[in-house]
Amino acid sequence: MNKLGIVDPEIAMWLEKELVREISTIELIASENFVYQSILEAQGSILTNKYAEGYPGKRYHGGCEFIDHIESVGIERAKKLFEAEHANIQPHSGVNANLAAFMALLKPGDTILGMNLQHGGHLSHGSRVSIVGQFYNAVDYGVSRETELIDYDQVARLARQHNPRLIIAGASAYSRQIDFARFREIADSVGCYFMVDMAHIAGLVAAGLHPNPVPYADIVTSTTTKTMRGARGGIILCKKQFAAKVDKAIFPGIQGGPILPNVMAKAVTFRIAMTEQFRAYQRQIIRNAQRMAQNLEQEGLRIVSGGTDNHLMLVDLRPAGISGQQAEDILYKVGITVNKNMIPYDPTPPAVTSGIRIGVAAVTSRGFTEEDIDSVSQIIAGLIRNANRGVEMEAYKGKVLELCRKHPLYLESFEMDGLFSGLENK
Ligand code: DSN
Repeated sequence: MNKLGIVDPEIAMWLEKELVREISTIELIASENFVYQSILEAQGSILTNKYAEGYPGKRYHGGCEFIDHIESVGIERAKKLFEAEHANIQPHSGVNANLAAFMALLKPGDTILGMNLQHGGHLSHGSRVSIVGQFYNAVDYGVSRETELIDYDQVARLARQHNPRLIIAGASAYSRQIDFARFREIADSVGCYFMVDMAHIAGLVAAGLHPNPVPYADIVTSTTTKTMRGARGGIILCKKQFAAKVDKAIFPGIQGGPILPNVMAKAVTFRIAMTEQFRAYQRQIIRNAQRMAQNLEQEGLRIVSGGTDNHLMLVDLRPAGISGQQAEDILYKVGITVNKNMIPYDPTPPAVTSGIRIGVAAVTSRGFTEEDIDSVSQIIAGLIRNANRGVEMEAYKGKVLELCRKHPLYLESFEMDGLFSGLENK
C-alpha cells in the first residue's frame, strides 16, 4: 500500500474510485484531458515545499536558485512555443490569468466587450455572476442566429456604440476558428486593447493547427490543461510593453507565491508540446472531432454551426426531443461523460439546456482513432434517439467498457484486467 493509503485510507479510497472512474469511462468533457505520467510526477513533486514570491532573480524568499532555473526554462519555452515576447507562467488558473490581464490593462468600471456566455463565451469574460462582470462594465457579443458563427459585424457595431477599453476573444464552447485579425482590426478602429483567451485551443495553436493569436493580441491568456494536455494552471503571454504590468498584476496584484509544482509541470508541458508526437496528437484530435460531428449529423442530430474546426462540438438536442440534462444523465449511465451546454439562443434555462458539448481531446490521448469514434458516435446517437422510449443499457455499457479496455489508461500503475472483470460483474 502507498503512503496515502496508510495515512488517510478514507481519502485514498475515494482517489482510487476516481482512478477507476477515469479508466473505465469515456471522457468527452471538452475541457478535460489525461496528462502524461511526467506531468503527474512534476505536479506531485517536492516543489510543493517551497515558497518563491516574485520572479527569477527577484524573490522575496531565500533558497530559490533551483526554482529560478525551473521557472526561467518554463518561461523561455512558453515564449518559443507561442512566439511571444513575454510569458508569465505563474497564474494558478485560467481565470486568474484573465483577472491579471484585466488588472494590467483596465481600471475598475472600464467597459469590456467579450463573448456572451450563452453563445460559447467564458464566465470570466464579463458574466454578471463573475467578479469580472461586477468590477467592469461588461458588454457582450454573440453568434449570428443564422450561421451560428461569431457575428463580427455585431462586434464592430458594439465596439463603436460602447467604446470599450478592451475587446476579448476566446470561448469555451465554440467549434469554429476565430478570426483574430478581424478582432484586431475592430479593436484598432475604436482604439482599444485586444486580448485573447485561447485556453480551449492552445494545443491546436501550439501545433500550428489554429491561427496563433499572439501576433494580433496585446495579451493572450490560456490554461495548460484542455488540449494542451498538461499542468493544472494558467499562463499569460504578451508584448514586451505590457510585461511589467502583467507581472505586477499576478504578483503582488492577485496572487502570492506561485504553486511551484504546477509551474514546473507547465515547463514540462511546453517541452512536450514542441515535439512531433504532440503535433501528431493534435492532428488526430481534429480528425476525431470532425468524424464525430459527421457521424452524429448522419445519425440525425444537429451540430451547431454544422461542424467543427477544433476539438469540440455542440449538439442541439431539440430534434431528438430531450434536454441537455437528460442526455448528460443517460450517457453517464453507460459510462460516457459529457456536459449539458446552452446552445446559441437556447430557449431552455442553463440548469437544463437544449444541448451537450462534446470534446475529443481526452479520448484521443487514450489512443482513440476514427474507428473508435465511429463506435462512440453510434452509442451516443442510439442512446439519445431512444432516450424517451426506454433503452437497454447493459449492451451499451459493455460497448463502453470494451472501448476502454482497448485503450488502457495509466496501465503501468493499474491492473487493468482485474479492474474490468470486476466492473463487468457489477
Ligand atoms: N469553462 C470550463 C470549461 O470549458 O469546461 C473550464 O474552463
